[in-house]
Amino acid sequence: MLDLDAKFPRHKLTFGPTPIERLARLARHLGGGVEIYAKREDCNSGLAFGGNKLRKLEYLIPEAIAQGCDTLVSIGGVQSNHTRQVAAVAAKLGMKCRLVQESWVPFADAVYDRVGNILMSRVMGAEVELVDQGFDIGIRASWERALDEVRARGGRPYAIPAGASDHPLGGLGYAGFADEVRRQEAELGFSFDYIIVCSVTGSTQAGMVVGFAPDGRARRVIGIDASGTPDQTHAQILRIAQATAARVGLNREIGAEDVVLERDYAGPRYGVPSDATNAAIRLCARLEGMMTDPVYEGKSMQGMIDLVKKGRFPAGARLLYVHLGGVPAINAYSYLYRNG
Ligand code: 5PA
Repeated sequence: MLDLDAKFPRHKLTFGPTPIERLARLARHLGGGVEIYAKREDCNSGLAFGGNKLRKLEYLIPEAIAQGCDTLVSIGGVQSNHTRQVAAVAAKLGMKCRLVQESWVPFADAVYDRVGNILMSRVMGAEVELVDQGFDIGIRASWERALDEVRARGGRPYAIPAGASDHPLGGLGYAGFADEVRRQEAELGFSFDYIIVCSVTGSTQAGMVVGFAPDGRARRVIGIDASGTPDQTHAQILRIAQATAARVGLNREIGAEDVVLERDYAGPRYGVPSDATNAAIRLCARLEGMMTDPVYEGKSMQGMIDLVKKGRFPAGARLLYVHLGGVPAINAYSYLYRNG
């Protein structure tokens, strides 16, 4: 156990430990060779539908409060789940919220910038700026400009990078997640052999790599790239994992081979689902009633299904598919799913 709660302040934004649910019909459909479970991070909070960013933000918010900040400033694509969760947290804390939404996806739906995540961010009172820049998980000039603007107006911004990832505290949430899973494993009476997770900006997987390292499972965390720029995502996961390991006092080095990132499922590009992604979304929805989205979890679901079919996991293996949220964005793809 890393026992993070003894070492780092945490501002509770989530309900508590998220449920683990067996996906028996999906596993049977895939031949019954492995057991599949889902950890429902998509049901983790009452803050505007929740998701993985809330678990990360629980460790950033104490710093924002301690520094006397009054405005949360962040960035993402037009249908960013992250910025929607930042908007919800700002509302809950009585802070202002300034969001930069870049054109990360070449979208087709007429209402793409009106529904789903961005709709909720606007309703929650965030100041939303649309910026015509393409996909990039790095630090962006548009975000730095937004920070300057808030300062120029006399506000005190708290800077949250894309996905709350490239931040000194960004990896803590999912390092703590591993302790939570271990406690649940003790109750279940078994442990998971593989953890499947979608990766883009990297701190979710980075935290897990650190969190599962103490019991030798760092390489059992199977990242499924949804960025379409896997070299950059892999490098960012590794960098955040190494920084997080140092911060939590992990007594073991994290190397490039500890970051397992599958690269075959992000296509045709970030934010655009392939036919195989859509087939996975429909299969999971129809067998389990569990919704996934075309940007993130649909791709990790596709990846898990394909890896099971290819025999990547030994017979009897127990897989934990981590559902990180993201379903609100499916509303921005209404044309694609007009017939289901
Ligand atoms: C996101 C991210 P990381 O960015 O931590 O790798 O997580 C990937 C991920 N699943 C997986 C869902 C539902 C996500 O929202 N979303 C970003 C966003 O702006 O919403 C950071 C890209």
